[in-house]
Amino acid sequence: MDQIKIDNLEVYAYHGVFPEETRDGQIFQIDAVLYTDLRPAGEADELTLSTHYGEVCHFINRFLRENTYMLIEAAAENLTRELLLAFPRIERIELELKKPHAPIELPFENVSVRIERGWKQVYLGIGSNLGKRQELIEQAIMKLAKHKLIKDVKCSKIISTEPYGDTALYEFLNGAIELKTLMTPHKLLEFLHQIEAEAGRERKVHWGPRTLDLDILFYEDFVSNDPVLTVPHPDMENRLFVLEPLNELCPWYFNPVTGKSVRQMLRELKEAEAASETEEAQKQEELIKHEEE
Ligand code: A4P
Ligand code: MG
Repeated sequence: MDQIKIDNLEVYAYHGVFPEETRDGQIFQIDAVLYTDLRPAGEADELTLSTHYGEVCHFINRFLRENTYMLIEAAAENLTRELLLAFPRIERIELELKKPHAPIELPFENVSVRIERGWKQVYLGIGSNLGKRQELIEQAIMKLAKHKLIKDVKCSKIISTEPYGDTALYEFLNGAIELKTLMTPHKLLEFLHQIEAEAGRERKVHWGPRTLDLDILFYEDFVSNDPVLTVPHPDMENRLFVLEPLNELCPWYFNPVTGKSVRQMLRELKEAEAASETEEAQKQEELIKHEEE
């Protein structure tokens, strides 16, 4: 992706663990790479279609002077988040925060932290088979869209689906959601659990009826095998109620574990289901023939 680069911006600020650092201040230097699409601005020669690097420099200067952190790690973490929120065209930032006069009583040139942060594309599955299902789903989508660290929320059609699994009795409403977030996968899961709890979700029976179920299907190409968070969702290949809405949002999205696209998973599942229905029908036919003989 295209980049805007800022090298060695100097800011006088007050971050540090020692009292004299927060009292007297010192010079900090910032290198930043801003990843963004520069083609629209380049083709139109129009600043409003790009990110104004002057404004970014003044934002960094103001932010680092007005806030005080003990650690340069914290200063860098908070600064990149606020930059990504303030300048929506920036997708990702690499930022190095240097402290050339850090209190180390040895000769050195510089000490710094370097981090990379950005918006992550996420797909969620949403389902409900208890209570005011449509309303609960709409409220959940609104809560996602309102969160400061989430943007560009899109939802598929909400469809009625037959319950899948042993204990689920009632018909479900299901959909898929696309969004971008600055949250880590585990922080996002915590937020989804909070939304489920606010919808009155009780976890009594595994696969039991639920007012609201929110699952992380994909979090970019992140892979995790941990039972607290398994991503991509391990059973998605077997679930029409997941693949059909997902196919509406992102047919060409690839499962990073299997390498299969959503469209391919959906086609294979439909073929497998059709084959098993044919097999079942043949068995029934043979049974009837057998009884007649
Ligand atoms: N967890 C692990 N990975 C994830 C992930 N990628 N996203 C953990 C969300 N949670 C994840 O989930 C149990 C634990 O899974 C969580 O604490 C979380 O840390 P849960 O939602 O409390 O329990 P559950 O929903 O009863 O179990 P599970 O295995 O999540 O079930 P599913 O996969 O949610 O399936 N039929 C239709 N037609 N439509 C449905 O939506 N849903 C289910 C439940 C069954 N049948 C259905 C539907
Ligand atoms: Mg679940």
